Amino acid sequence: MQTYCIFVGFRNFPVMFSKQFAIGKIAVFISTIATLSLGSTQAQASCAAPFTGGDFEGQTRQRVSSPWVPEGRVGIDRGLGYSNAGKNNAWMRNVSGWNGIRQRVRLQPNTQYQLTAYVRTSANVTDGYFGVRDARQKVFSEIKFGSLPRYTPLTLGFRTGSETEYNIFTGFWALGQDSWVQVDDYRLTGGSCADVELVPASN
Ligand SMILES: [Ca+2]
Repeated sequence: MQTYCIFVGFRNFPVMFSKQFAIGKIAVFISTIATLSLGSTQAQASCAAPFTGGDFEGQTRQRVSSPWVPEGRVGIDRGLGYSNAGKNNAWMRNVSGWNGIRQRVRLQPNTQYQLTAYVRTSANVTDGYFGVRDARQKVFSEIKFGSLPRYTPLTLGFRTGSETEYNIFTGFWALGQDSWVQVDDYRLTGGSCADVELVPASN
């Protein structure tokens, strides 16, 4: 007996079906109905990237907590007047080693995204990195930054590969002297509906 199944994704509607053409057509038909029933407003909203906590306003402790993961010596400035906007920002400060934060995100495959964050550093930072790693924490795309006396927006455009799990990160190597980085207002945009249409419906 031939079987087929339909995966109704959050942002698109890839359809898996058997080799039998007729059943494939039925699946596409059902998928089309599902798409139409969503309505244009919901369909647009479903294209937004799944990224939260980029302004750090939801962080309730000095310790970095979910959805962010600490690496090295980092924390949250809460109501100290060091933010780019709102009350809170994240900080990383040390005399040596790697110090940073990361957040795991699920992204659409083969899709263009743009990541932005506001970064400020002490005058002696020379080895900072901002970007995206893959699921195994290997750098996927990044830009290097040095001293940023004022909050400066860093922007990285990247296109995902076939995988869907990535890690947004910012961090720096402290090179033998006290140095620090402050970050705030991450934004991740992309995953447009136009890109969704490029995903083959039958894979
Ligand atoms: Ca903030």
